Amino acid sequence: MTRALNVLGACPLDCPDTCSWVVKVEDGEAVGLRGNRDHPYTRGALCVKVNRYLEHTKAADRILHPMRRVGPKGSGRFERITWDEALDEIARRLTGIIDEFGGEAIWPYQGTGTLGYIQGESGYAGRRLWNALGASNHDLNICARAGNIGLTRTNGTPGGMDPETFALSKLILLWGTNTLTSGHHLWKFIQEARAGGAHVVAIDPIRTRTADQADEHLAIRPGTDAALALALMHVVLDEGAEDRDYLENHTTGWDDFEREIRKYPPKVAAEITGIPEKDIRALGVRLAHTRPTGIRATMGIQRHRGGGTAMRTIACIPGVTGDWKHPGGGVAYSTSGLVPIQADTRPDLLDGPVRTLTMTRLADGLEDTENPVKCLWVYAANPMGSTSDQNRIRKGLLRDDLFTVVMEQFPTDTVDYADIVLPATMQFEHTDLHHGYGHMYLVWNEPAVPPAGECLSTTETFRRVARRLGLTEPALYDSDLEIAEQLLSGGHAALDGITVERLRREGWARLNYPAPFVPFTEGFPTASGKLEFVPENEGYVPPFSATVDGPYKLALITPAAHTFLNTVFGNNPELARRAGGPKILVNEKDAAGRGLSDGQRVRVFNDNGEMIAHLEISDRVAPGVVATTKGSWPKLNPGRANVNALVDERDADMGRGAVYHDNLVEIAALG
Ligand SMILES: Nc1nc2c(c(=O)[nH]1)N[C@H]1C(S)=C(S)[C@@H](COP(=O)(O)OP(=O)(O)OC[C@H]3O[C@@H](n4cnc5c(=O)[nH]c(N)nc54)[C@H](O)[C@@H]3O)O[C@H]1N2
Ligand SMILES: Nc1nc2c(c(=O)[nH]1)N[C@H]1C(S)=C(S)[C@@H](COP(=O)(O)OP(=O)(O)OC[C@H]3O[C@@H](n4cnc5c(=O)[nH]c(N)nc54)[C@H](O)[C@@H]3O)O[C@H]1N2
Ligand code: SF4
Ligand SMILES: [Mo]
Repeated sequence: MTRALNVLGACPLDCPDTCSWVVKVEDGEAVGLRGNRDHPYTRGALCVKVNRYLEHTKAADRILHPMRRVGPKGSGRFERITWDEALDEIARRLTGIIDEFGGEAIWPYQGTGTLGYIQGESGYAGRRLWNALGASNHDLNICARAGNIGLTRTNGTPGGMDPETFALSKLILLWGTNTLTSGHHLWKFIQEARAGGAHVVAIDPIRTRTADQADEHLAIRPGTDAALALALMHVVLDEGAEDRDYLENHTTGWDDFEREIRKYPPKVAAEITGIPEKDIRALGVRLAHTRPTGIRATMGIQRHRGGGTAMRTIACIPGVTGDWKHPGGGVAYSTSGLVPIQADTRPDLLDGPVRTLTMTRLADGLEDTENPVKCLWVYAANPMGSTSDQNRIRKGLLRDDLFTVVMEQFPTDTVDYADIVLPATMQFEHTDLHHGYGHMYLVWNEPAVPPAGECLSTTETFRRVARRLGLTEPALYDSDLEIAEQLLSGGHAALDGITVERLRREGWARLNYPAPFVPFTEGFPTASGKLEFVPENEGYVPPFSATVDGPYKLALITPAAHTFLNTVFGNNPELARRAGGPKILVNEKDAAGRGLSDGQRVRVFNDNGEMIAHLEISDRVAPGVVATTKGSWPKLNPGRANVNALVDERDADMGRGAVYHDNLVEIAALG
């Protein structure tokens, strides 16, 4: 007799939608996966990628046992070893490194492969062990940091609108966000708003599939959003539509900020942004007279030199229009700031202060000779595919004196440089607790099946490493359910009544905020308690691409790919086939100027390196702008490189955020 059951889980991937899913298990094997129909945000649908997650868990190339490198670094040649052998070698090498160089010589390089609180990024999984060892801190700033800081300067938090309230908006700006690719569940709420008469505008240098579906698309020059935001506010003032009551009672710094706005009439912004003056004015007039206006601005905008400033400036708009007073008004970047769960990383386990190493600066970090990194411990990350300046990272990973451990599910490019590879469980096989950064729910992940092969979860791996190192601190041995209890025990009203037991039974729970949720009704979490207009420095920071006059003339942007999630699924045959290999979108004018034709294989290059791609002549990008996507695996591409071979290791204006969409390249026919 077949024994079937449905197990509730959560999609672990770095996506705002954090879907609740149902795994169908028969005789101990996962045989089906679907979106949870009962979840108000998932509404029964996963996505084109995760519809293949079940198949991915059973893929032939999955790493199922520990391995030790036998070929040169980078060769990807390994032998199978036992967990005992792996742990012995790790304990021996770590002890040697700590004795000779101190704990700070260890870089725990954690990524966003899973966002779970127990196994992944949100909870800074593993940090208890790293603290006990005195390892360097890891600043996980690769994704959203510049925007987080920018928004916090204005609002005191990166949190804002409940995305579900977009259903109530009358004007929706999809600003630097490709909703239908990078978090499509929001679209249902946008459709609801449209049914109520809302006008939808996409502001994006690329005419994305989202822009195709919008009522209007403004093809902004990359990195110039702050100028557009200022000009839109300028028109609101021209129209006399600023909310005087809101300005007076809920904001500070208005006089200075108004002077800044006055510097950017639509004519000036048109020159900076490349958007026709009349279009800026028309949108400004619409903004002036449409309440509520909801702005969905996600991470695309802030992967630029002036990205933090751009987000800070966009966040000022509802301060001028008073949109925060209305459900469906305001800005939605991330809901993470509304989740009152503190990562339980036990800083008390540290002996003293340790240095912080910055995720976006891996190449630099590996080059440091003064205070060298001797152990790089990579988990849930694929820096060879995802981090800036691929060629310099490769050089760092080739260092003979670097001991590299990679905990992985698949043989990524990064794995090829590991000394020891540890097999990692996938989401069906471990316990976790998640929140969505694009919704207001906690989602529980109950393990549905036993670990494949000899795979271990993040927490279990670290418990075993701690044991092998002879560490006696009890906190290092807490079980996953104990950690879950600790995470939920903060005593915040938004968590009232949300227990591990309830989550395990029901699969998800909405945080205790009213619905519809209107943030900041009790004031802003800033020093003044008000929205703070701060025109510190300049109101607009021009992009790198506009300030450098060198041999490279094309501004490159590299956003999310439709069929991959960062580099996850880059090795899935069907999803890779649909992606069709690296492609570069080029406007006809730029192609003609270089004697290039549609479909041709080209080199895209700059001083950092090169990528081989198919050229697609397209009016989806304006002259001067070229676009490709992130996520392909370098070693599966011709020339063994992806777009990050072209991306500078350079800082955005806030939080050392990465500048993925702010680089200059040239394109030439392939030799
Ligand atoms: N399918 C899929 N979904 C994903 C991901 C994925 O890889 N694939 N990645 C996930 C992750 S990690 C994240 S952080 C989010 C990221 O998702 P998003 O926040 O959407 O970020 P990006 O994809 O980087 O860029 C979004 C849009 O911003 C545009 N853009 C670039 N520069 C500028 C600019 O200067 N101004 C304006 N106005 N627009 C600009 C890009 O052309 C792109 O269409 O998505 C998540 N969802
Ligand atoms: N060109 C360009 N590059 C970008 C971006 C861009 O816009 N353009 N966006 C950036 C952004 S937003 C982000 S967030 C980063 C992401 O960069 P990373 O954080 O490095 O994420 P991934 O490249 O997806 O690699 C995650 C790896 O974790 C593994 N993994 C998944 N789950 C688990 C698990 O439970 N345990 C373990 N041990 N491993 C697991 C997966 O197999 C995968 O290989 O990429 C950045 N890179
Ligand atoms: S990647 Fe996003 S949309 Fe797809 S299943 Fe996961 S959370 Fe849902
Ligand atoms: Mo991200």
